[in-house]
Amino acid sequence: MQRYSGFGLAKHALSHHENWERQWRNPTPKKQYDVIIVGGGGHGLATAYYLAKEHGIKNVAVVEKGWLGGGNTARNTTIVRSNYLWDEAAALYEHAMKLWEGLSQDLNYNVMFSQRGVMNLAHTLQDMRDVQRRVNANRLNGIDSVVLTPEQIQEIVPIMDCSKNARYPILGASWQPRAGVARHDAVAWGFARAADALGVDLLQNTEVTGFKIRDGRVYGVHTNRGDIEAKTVGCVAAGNSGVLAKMAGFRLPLESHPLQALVSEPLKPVLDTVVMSNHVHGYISQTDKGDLVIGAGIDGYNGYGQRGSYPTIEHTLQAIVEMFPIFSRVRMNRQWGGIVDTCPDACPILSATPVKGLFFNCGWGTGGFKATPGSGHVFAWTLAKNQAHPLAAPFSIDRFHSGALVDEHGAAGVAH
Ligand code: FAD
Ligand code: PYC
Repeated sequence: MQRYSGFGLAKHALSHHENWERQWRNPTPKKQYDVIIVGGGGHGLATAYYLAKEHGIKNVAVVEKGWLGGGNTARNTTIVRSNYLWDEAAALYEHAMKLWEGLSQDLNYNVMFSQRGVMNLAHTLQDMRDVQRRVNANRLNGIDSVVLTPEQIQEIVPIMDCSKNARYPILGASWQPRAGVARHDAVAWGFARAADALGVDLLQNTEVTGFKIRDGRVYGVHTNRGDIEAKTVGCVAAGNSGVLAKMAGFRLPLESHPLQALVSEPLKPVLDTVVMSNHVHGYISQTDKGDLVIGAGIDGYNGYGQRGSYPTIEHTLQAIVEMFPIFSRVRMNRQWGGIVDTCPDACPILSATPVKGLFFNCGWGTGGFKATPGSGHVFAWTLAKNQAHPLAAPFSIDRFHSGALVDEHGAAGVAH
């Protein structure tokens, strides 16, 4: 990473952001690559980075219709945890967690990974049983996870209403101390810069409009900047995955829904952990800048417009204020939405497809940010070897034929 002296920093602060060094090149698309990645979000960029770094495959293009990291990567509430119920999912998310723990050093870019702990609240007896079951399963998988009593919760979050008089009293929680948050755009930029330095071409404003398919095999993509050839294509397009699958001539078991979030005006530090409640549909953390980051449940309808609706905002803020009466007069600064691709078992798809050479990495729904480095790592392996990485194998689309689903609705961050 470029280091500036105090003078250098002051010079840049006063330069109105002019003359800053480019973090990556702006290349003209080549006619042909070894691998094309469709989608320049965190997962696509991570895939390209690990292809170049770990497999020596550097003739790679990341084709992004907008700007790098402008999809769900830039729109999420950045909660990172690995406390999933089933062995297959826990192994994948814990693989990601281990990569997060060394990511800033690996990329030589500060992704601001802050392991401040994540708390998943329980408000009913069934919630409590689910929490206990999940914590036990996590511990059997070597994942740091504990059950907290309301007294312990109150000690960690003194400003939360843990009284018995609340509409949905807090009966306990699961707690993962190694979990936390990271800086979303820094994650995209860190992977982008490192991939570019290894020779990957990052093609922004380049939209894939179709696939070149002959005799059941992919030969490249059609884009608004012309055709680009490659015998291996990996689609990592989140909420647009169903649209891309349709272009390739098959369907995926995905639904695209809006998911929204809000940030408040900045406050002094009052909350130094992440609190999530699936039951009342709200989760909250405080950024280093002081803003409260608040997330909601998904909007029930399908759509591709990146915005959410007022009823969901009202429902979420009602839940947050009930849990944190101290925030009742805090003003919200901004609201936005992303489009999440949800799978019937709340698990991702990392898979070959009916078209030879064409792979999909999608279905992360409301919870893929936490998987970013792990997803890229195992998907790069899968593309490089034309064979599912052992951690990716349970997440093939074959599971929707065989019935071997991995039901993670309970551990998914947002009920859907
Ligand atoms: P994206 O970042 O969406 O990248 C996909 C890219 O593909 C986009 O940039 C898009 O422009 C591009 N693309 C699409 N179609 C084409 C095309 N035809 N041609 C070229 N490019 C194309 N996850 C968590 O783990 N923790 C959270 O706290 C969390 N909170 C969330 C809160 C909200 C409000 C939202 C919306 C999501 C949240 N998520 C969370 C989910 C998480 O954001 C996603 O699972 C994750 O970011 C997906 O990353 P990605 O790289 O696959 O997708
Ligand atoms: O997966 O932890 C999660 C999450 C939190 C908010 C949205 N997703």
